[in-house]
Amino acid sequence: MTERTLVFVKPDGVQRNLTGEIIGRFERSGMKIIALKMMTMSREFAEKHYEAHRGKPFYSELIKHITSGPIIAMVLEGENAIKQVRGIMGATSPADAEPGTIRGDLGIATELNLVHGSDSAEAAQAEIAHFFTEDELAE
Ligand code: IDP
Ligand code: MG
Repeated sequence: MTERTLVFVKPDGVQRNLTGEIIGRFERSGMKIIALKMMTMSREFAEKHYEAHRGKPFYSELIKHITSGPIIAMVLEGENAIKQVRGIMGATSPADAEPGTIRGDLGIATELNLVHGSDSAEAAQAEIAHFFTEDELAE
């Protein structure tokens, strides 16, 4: 099934000049970039994105990091894009992420794990609408 998913390179990835490396891995998998932009999340925008994590011990650090500098947000489209992206990213904690995944090869810590990808079809739909307007998505 062709799907769309929301991906972003987190501030640690942009700051470490890993944007091209990260996007390249997704492109080489065959998925298409149908939207792309650099932006800095406001606190309000980040709190909405990470709503599900509100109240968790790492929440305030997460919001602080994610708003600390620019991110590169994109919409990827392809066969099973949601699961494919999650596989290419690797597990949340770089210590658990397999070699060959972005987080396994390049991640430093759970707080500095370089990349976000939607975790379900419902999340993907909501996150794409949160980050992009309909006319920012390529045909
Ligand atoms: P995911 O990014 O792999 O989907 P989530 O569980 O949705 O992981 O968590 C969102 C983000 O919150 C993670 O990418 C990571 O940056 C941060 N995070 C999650 N769990 C922890 C933790 O136990 N300690 C510190 N940060 C965490
Ligand atoms: Mg998640």
